[in-house]
Amino acid sequence: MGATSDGDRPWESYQTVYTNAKAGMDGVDKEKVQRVIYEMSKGSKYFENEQRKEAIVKQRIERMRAQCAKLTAKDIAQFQMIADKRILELESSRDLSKIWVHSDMDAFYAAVETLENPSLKGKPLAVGGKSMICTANYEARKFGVRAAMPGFIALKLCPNLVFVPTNFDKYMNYSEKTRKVFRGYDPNFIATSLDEAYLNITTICKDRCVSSQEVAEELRNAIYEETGLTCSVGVAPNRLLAKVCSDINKPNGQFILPNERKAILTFISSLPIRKIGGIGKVTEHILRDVLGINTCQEMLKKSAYLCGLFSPCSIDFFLSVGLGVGNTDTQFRLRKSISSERTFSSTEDQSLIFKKMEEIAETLSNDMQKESLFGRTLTLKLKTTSFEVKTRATSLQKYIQSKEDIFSHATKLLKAELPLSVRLIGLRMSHFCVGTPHSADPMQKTLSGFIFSGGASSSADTNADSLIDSEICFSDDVNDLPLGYDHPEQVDEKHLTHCTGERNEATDDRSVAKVCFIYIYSFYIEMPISSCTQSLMEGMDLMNEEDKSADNRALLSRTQEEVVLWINDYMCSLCGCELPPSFVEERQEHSDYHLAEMLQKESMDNFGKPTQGSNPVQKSPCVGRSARKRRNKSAHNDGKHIPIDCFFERSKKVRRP
Ligand code: DCP
Ligand code: MG
Repeated sequence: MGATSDGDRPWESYQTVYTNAKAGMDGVDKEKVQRVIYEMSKGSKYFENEQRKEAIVKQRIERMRAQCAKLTAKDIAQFQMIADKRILELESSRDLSKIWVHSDMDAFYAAVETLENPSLKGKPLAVGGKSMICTANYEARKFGVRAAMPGFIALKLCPNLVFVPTNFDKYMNYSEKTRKVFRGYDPNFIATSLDEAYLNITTICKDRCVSSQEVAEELRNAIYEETGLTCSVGVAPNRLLAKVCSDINKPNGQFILPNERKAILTFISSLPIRKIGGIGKVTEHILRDVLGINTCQEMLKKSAYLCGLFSPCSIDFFLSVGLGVGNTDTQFRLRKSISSERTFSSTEDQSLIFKKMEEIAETLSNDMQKESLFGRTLTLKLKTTSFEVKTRATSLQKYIQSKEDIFSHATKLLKAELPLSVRLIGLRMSHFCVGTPHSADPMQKTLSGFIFSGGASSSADTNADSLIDSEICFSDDVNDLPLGYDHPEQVDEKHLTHCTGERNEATDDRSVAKVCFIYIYSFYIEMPISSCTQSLMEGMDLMNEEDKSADNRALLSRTQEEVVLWINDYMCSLCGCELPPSFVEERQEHSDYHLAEMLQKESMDNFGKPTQGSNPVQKSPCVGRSARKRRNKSAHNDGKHIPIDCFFERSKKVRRP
């Protein structure tokens, strides 16, 4: 933020969500808006919180710069090879056969209010209240007023601003009308919020021999006929680009990006990264300040560095953005979590806080029942009076769904935080099993999980809560969004957040793990152990340090999941098995398998017995449930399988006779 370091114009570097332009704000006097927002927020709790978050991001930027500076020419060459390979793969996955439409209603809540009360027409309008507004019409946007801005600031920017309170029943009613129209164009359309949807119009264009331009126009007219409201649409070969396109000619407009590679690359070449759903303020800041990336195309120019700094998921996302490739299938991403939250006036009244939480648990449970979901990771989100967002998570021994179970576990999390003055409570469930919870014990530990959670000495503590401080996560943009808000910037969280559970005390077993990881790593990069990168050794050494900062945890996470086996981002070099980065659990399992194999080998060798199944190529670990079953079966049959806790007992005997 640099509020004090910018001399007499400190507002120039005060960037909040309010200063980011939305559609209809192109002609706004940005400096004036920034100054008003700065002056009105200065000294407030919100301001202090923004400063705190900004300081964290700055620290992260510094660390990432240092990480970059440490990369040798050889490192960069290696990362470039990895990046080039991945770019080729992504390029070959480019699908130009589909036509996607993204439809987005114009100033939705405000337009509904105006439709029902025509006297509001032409006046600058905000839906919401003095504390927060949900949206503003295009007249108000000319003054810099926008969604998520406190109403009192909006009023300062636009003294004639008219406020209308929200009425969700109305918005849902109009949303349902738009969905009726969408169904006529694509019965499998994907609604991502009340006013946004993706439609695959490939078939309709083909069957009716009409252009996507004509269908887009027709769709917009049909929406208007049905609702009396206008929308804007974007047409592109994939959803990522269609969403960007729908914003270009807002309001009441459309933009068509042809299904041609050249046109896409031209479009992408100058597109600012912030236009992409999934790239929020923090990500933009980091990519710009660490790597000098401003446009989507620059992702490709800096691909080696991206590979050196980010997780496989993030790298894939960034490179896809650089190429303009995106999802084209109708199946939308699987739900990863479900949540509910409430904002209220700040309170420290504990009985009120628990009452709110009970209501939230009930809503969450009902929503889970509707989707037949059972989850085993529960996250509590609290926004304090000073706008600090805390999240606390626990992994449970069984899958839960009932209000009582959710409330009981949430209560334990909450009690540990009280007393506290809060203004928002949210609950999120994740790690699902759909339908009846299966018999598999969700708490059965993975090998690396076992090692990193404290080894054999803590193996009984399978219910240890993991603490996650969201404010130290990579993306803080998401902290300002409701837990369940289906906003594209949630992708930020998905792609960029590296949170791991807090470590328990280091044990001697960690040294076993450390040796094994380094062994695998050296094998992997075909280098002697002594030549393993310093950063890896440092990452491992963090296990023995007191410092439990998020970055250290993040580094551990990276070390475990990315460096050890997946440095080339898709293929296991130990056995050649190929697994895309999105197969997170399968990768973990695969990694565990090799690690177990090595530990067992070491154990056998130390016992002076012949090593069995030590050739990973011959005994390639398969992935997936059936493979797991097969593996378990053979392990039982041949008696080679050593339960992990027993293994550590044996390992200890070897090391400390
Ligand atoms: N909304 C909200 N809080 C936000 C953003 C949006 O409650 N921070 C609500 C109000 C909006 C609706 O969601 O009317 C749709 O969000 P959009 O981002 O699509 O914004 P609008 O439809 O209002 O405007 P645009 O014309 O830019 O799409
Ligand atoms: Mg909209």
